[in-house]
Amino acid sequence: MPLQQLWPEELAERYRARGHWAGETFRAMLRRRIAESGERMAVVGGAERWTYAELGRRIDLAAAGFVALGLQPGDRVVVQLPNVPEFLSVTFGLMRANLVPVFALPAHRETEIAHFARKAEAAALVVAERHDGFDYPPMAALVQAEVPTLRHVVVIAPGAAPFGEGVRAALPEEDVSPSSVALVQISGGSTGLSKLIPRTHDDYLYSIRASNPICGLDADSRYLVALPAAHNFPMSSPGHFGAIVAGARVVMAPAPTPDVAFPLIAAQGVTITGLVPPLALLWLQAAKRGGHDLSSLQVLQVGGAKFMAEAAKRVRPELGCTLQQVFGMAEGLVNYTRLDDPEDIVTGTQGRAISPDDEVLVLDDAGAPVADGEAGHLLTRGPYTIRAYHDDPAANARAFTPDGFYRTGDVVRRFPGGYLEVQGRATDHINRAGEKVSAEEVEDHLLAHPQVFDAAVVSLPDRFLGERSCAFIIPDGTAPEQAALKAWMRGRGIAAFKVPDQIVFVDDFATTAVGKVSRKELRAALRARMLAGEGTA
Ligand code: AMP
Ligand code: DBH
Repeated sequence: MPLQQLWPEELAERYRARGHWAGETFRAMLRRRIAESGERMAVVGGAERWTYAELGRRIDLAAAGFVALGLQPGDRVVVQLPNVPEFLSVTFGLMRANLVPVFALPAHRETEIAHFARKAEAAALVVAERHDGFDYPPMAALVQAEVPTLRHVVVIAPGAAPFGEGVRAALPEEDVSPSSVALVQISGGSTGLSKLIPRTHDDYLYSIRASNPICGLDADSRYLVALPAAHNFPMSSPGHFGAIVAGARVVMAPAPTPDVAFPLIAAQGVTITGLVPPLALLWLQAAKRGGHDLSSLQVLQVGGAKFMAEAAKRVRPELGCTLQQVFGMAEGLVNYTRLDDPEDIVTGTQGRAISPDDEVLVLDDAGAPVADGEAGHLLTRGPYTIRAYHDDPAANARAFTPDGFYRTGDVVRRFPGGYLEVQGRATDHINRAGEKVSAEEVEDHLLAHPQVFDAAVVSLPDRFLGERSCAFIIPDGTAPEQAALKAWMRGRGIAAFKVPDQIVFVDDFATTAVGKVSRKELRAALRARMLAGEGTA
C-alpha cells in the first residue's frame, strides 16, 4: 500500500501560491543548512557534540548503511530511539536514502511495534541497545519473527555510527518530490489501535518553518528535547526539527525530570523547551527549592494536555520565563499562545492556529457552528493537517468529513482572535500526562484475560497526571488479583502507560435501567458513578 497524502488540487495550489508549501524536501533543507552552518554546534547529547558538518557526515554514513542493507527508495523503517544525537543522524540518514521513518516511542513494546511495522509494511526496525532499563534487541527479534516484511533490525549503540565508519554505498542522486510522504507519525489512538499519520515534506516543513518565529526560535536558540524526541510536539512544534531548520542547537535530555534537565539547561544555556503539564508542575516544584541556574531559559512551552490556569500563572514568577501554551496534534493543526500575548490569554487559553489558512470550525452536535465563547466540536483542515490516515478506510470515514475536515474529537470554546480553550473531548481516550490511551484498545487486552468477563476503561481526574485510567471489570468467576492482572497486562507487550492505573471489580455494569447502551454511554455512566463516590477502589 503506497504512502501518500493528497489535498484537492485547488487547495494545494493555494498553499503553494501563498508560499506555505515551499517545494523543498528535508534532504534539500539539510544540504543547505549544513553548507551554511557547518562550524556551528548542531546537537549535544551524552558524550557527543556534533557540529552541523559532523551531523552531515553522520547522516551520509547512516544513509550509506541503509542503502548497503539493500533497502529500496520508498521503503518504510520503524525508528524507536530515545533522546540521543543518533536520533537525528538516523532519521535524516533515512531521508537522505529516500527511505521513510515511522516514529515509535521508546515506551512502546512488541505488540505496538509489530502493529506499526505491519501496518507500514516496514522493511527495517531501528532500536537502541538499551534505554531506561530495557533491552530493545530481544523485543526487536520478537517483532521481526512476527512481521514478514521486516528484513532488518538495526541496533544503535551510543556514539557509534550505526553501520561503522567504513560503510560505502552509492546514495540516490534523485531527490523525492516535496509532496511525497517524508515521515509517518503515530496517532494517540482515540478508538482502537494507533493509526499511521503520513506527513509530506511540504506540509511538515511548513508547520515547522511557521512555528519558529511564533516560538522565538532562531539560530541563537538552544532547544532542549525533554519529551520523547519521536513525539510530534518536541519534533515539530517547533521542536528539534525547528532548531535544525533555524541552524540552532539541539540538546538531547535523556530524561525530562528536573534532576537531569536543570543541569543541562545551565550547562548548555538552553533557551527553549517543551513539556507536558505534569512535568511543568514538577519543574515548578523543583525550581522553588532553588540551587539551579535557569536564567538562560526564555520560553517554556506546555502542551499535550490541558495546562490549568492556576499552574500556568506560576510559570513566569517561579521559572522566570515566558509560558507558551501549545495545543497540537500529530494529525496537523497546532495552536500557540503568542509570546507577546497578554497574561490572561497566555494562562487562560491554549492559543490560536499557526496559519491564516488553517480553517477552524467549532460545531454543535448537529453540525451547526456555535457562537464564539460556546463549547463545540473542533474540526479543522489546512496546509499541514492530513486528509487521511494510512490504509484505514473505517477510521477515515469516522475522522474526516466529506469535505476533508479532520474531526479532532476535542471540545473547545473559541474566543475573539481565534484563541481556543480546550474544554474536554468527545472521544473515549485517556489523556494520561499527554500520552493518549485508547479505552477500546485497553479493554480489548483486558478481555483476553480468562478471568475477565467484561471490561470498561474510563478516565478519572488525577491531581498529578491530569487524568488516570480506571478499568471497571466484571470478573468471570473469581476476580484475579489486581497486581497479577496489571503484571499480566504488561506481559501483553504494550507500553506501560496503557496498563490501567486503577482497577475496580464490579458485579455488573448496572446499566439495565438504561437498557441497551453503547460502550460510550457505558463508560460515561461508570465514570459518573465513580466521580459521585459510589465506586470502590
Ligand atoms: P494526538 O492526536 O495523539 O497527536 O493527540 C492530540 C490531542 O492531544 C489533541 O487532539 C488534544 O486532545 C490533546 N492536546 C494536545 N495539546 C493539548 C493542550 N494544550 N490542551 C489540551 N489538550 C491537548
Ligand atoms: O499532543 C500532541 O499530539 C501535540 C501537542 C502539542 C502535538 O502533536 C503538537 C504540539 O505538535
